[in-house]
Amino acid sequence: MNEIGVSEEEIFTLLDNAKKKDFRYQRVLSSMCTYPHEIAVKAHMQFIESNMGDFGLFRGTHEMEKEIILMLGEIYGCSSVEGYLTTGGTESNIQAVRAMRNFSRDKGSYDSSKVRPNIVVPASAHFSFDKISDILDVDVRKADLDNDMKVSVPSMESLIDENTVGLVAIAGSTEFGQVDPIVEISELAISRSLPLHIDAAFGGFILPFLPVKYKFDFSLPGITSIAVDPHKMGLSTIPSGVLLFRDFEYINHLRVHAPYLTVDTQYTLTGTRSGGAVAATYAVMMFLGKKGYTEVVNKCMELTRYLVKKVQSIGIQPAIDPVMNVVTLYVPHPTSLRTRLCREYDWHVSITQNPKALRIVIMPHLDFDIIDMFVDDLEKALKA
Ligand code: 0PR
Repeated sequence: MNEIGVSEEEIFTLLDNAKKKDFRYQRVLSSMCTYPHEIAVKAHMQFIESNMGDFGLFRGTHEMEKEIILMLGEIYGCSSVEGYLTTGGTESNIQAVRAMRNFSRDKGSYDSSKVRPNIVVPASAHFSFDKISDILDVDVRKADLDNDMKVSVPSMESLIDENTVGLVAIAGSTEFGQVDPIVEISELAISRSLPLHIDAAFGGFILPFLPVKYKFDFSLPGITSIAVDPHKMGLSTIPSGVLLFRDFEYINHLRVHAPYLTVDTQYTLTGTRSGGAVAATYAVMMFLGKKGYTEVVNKCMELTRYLVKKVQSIGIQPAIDPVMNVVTLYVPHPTSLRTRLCREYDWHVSITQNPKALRIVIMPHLDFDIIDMFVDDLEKALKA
């Protein structure tokens, strides 16, 4: 660190230089994040100093947080909903599994001194569940997928035993954008008296606004918690995640006594939390409303269908019929094609693991011209 600070002008030269090295989202076809809505940015800046870790000091921000939880509870069919803003899907998933584990432990369902509890998740679960296994010392059992990349319910069932503390299903998988058979999984959870967490980090701001309705929310009685990320398709600022619980029963197992704060209990994982992200999420949800989000989702889905049609016309097939705005394409040698697209054409795409396919996420920063340019370059790269 400098002994004496540098001028504002020099700082902004440094920042501009750093910014030039970042890729512009217009060339990024692999991200589940996008430019936040300008209303969200303004709101975030207005509450930049607000700390939800001690929300007794920031009562106005806390009221907005409660409003966000109620708005999402309404969309997801639950008036008794409880929850809070997290830093994103990883934290929401950690806390959901922690609540399941503690719930079972506290009611004595397994002997925590002798047994390692387990959870059953789809093989398509986000890698945050590998972190969870390590952090929470929970065995994460991965159930098989069918040909459409949805989890097989019989496979999930076969992995449940007396030390299982909960189930997880995905509404919008990271790699394929697929939705698991959540109605059946909810029934399974009820029949085995297990809590069920839905990872809707990506799909939570898509599925309610699609013309085809998928059941993935609290209207299904087996579901106990849902993760949804406003910083993905919710167009809020980073870090904005939300963890929702059907009622107080589960979140209560996350309670920690918090001495010396203005509030005496905390249910969150982190202490200090961004009030800016709360304001941003509240502002963009109020501003767009259901109609605004429906328009965003419609645009992304229109572009998704357009991309699929274009690549089919050059002989490339999608790995699955897209359910949401994630397109996976069977191409020869996906890994080297991805590298070529990056190095020679400045396109940033990703690849799926199993089966290997090129993966493209159609976020709101894309448009028809960008898709046209991408497919032209894809065709050239495939011929090279
Ligand atoms: N659950 C699902 C279904 C996800 O897709 C993701 C992230 C998470 C949980 C974890 O969310 P956080 O990263 O907010 O903790 N999915 C993307 C991924 O890891 C996130 C991402 C976003 C990746 C932007 C790249 C990128 O440029 O692939």
